Amino acid sequence: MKILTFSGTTPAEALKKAQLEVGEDAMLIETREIQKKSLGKSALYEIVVGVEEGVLKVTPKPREPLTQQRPLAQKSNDVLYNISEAAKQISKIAAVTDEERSPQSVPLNVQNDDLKKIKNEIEKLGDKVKLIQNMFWDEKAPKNSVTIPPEFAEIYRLARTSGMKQEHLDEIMQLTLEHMPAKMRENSETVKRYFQTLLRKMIPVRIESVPKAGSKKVVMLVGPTGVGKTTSIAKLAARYSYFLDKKYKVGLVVLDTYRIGAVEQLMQYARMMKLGIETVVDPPEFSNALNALRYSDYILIDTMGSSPYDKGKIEKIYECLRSNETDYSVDVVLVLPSSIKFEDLMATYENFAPLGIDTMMFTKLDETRGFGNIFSLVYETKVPISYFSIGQEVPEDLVVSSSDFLIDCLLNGFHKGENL
Ligand SMILES: Nc1nc2c(ncn2[C@@H]2O[C@H](COP(=O)(O)OP(=O)(O)O)[C@@H](O)[C@H]2O)c(=O)[nH]1
Ligand SMILES: [Mg+2]
Repeated sequence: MKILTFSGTTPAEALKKAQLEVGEDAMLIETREIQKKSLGKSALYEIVVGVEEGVLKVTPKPREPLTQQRPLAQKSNDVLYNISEAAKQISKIAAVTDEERSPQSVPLNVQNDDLKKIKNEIEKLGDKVKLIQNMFWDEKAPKNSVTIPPEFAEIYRLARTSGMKQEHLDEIMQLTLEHMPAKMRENSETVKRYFQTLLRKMIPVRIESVPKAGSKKVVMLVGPTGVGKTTSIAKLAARYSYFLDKKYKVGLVVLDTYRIGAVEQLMQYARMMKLGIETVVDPPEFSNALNALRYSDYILIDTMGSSPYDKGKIEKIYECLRSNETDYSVDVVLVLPSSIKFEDLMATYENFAPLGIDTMMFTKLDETRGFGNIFSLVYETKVPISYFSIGQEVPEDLVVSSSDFLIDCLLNGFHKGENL
């Protein structure tokens, strides 16, 4: 297929040129606004058409300069649309005859309105094609759930492939369909923006706060083995003691109630950052450890890994919390890997829930593609997110939670250093 580009001061004018040159068999691939109309300058539109070799009506003119004719890269899978159909539709919307298409004979305000209508119509056609493409992706999806209007198809597919629970997705779709202002339903871009705003509002987030003068924050990280608790403690310790407006004093506690001696990793971080560290083997020692670190603004407590189904180990942590005789309340953060599916996240959450989870931290975002599992867990449990861990590097791979960040990852993917 040969790809040709035509330009004109209106899309209709460019189309007319294309028709004259290549006849009715060409496919319209893309319409672009190259230059906006401004004082002393008319607008410039460019359309890209594809013609099967040998179908050209007349021999093409010698190549136009590069600025006028930009061959497209391999785009043949893109939306192809019969040019004469497009031309008819555009003329119908614009309500102009062939003779009237010249921009000089149409008053300015009429031209602008018409252009807007044409643009809208082209976007709608694009959305319809997107719907069809998305239906190929999963034929059954729209039948099983709410009926998806064309302009919602793309966002529906994105959310669905993210690992979000189907029930949540349907609920949100329904809400969007009911409440979205008609003006915003114009095309998939405005729908995406609305959907993004709605999702953001559904994510509870714990805003990071610093200890008030004279008080302290005591934070305990719990969760399955290998999720990144110890690494995260090191990142948090570095953040609080070096990277906030004020340099806070940080002390560490490690619960080694199973005497597995896995405290060396945290000891090393403590030595590097010159932080006080206490080890607790028996739950009654817990209060002593907190008291020994009373000079700190932050006390961070690491717990030895408990497999999600090992109730015994979780009970040991519970005993420590129960034996706390100090005035400090302990903020329990459940650390979960973002790489497991919603059902597994939920099962792990339920195992740790008896500890009284205050916030959740999601790790290994760099090893994940979909983020709908996180969304669904937080949406269902209503437990706010406090931090994300986005890699192995201490201290930099830590992100203070924000709903913007999570939803951006969900809809656009995680790209280190680029998300909101
Ligand atoms: N890719 C990646 N690896 C991580 C992340 N957080 C921790 N890790 C790695 O996961 C492994 C287990 O971490 P660790 O902190 O010892 O887990 P713990 O058993 O929960 O204390 C280590 O190799 C860490 O470097 C993360 O956000 N992304
Ligand atoms: Mg550990």
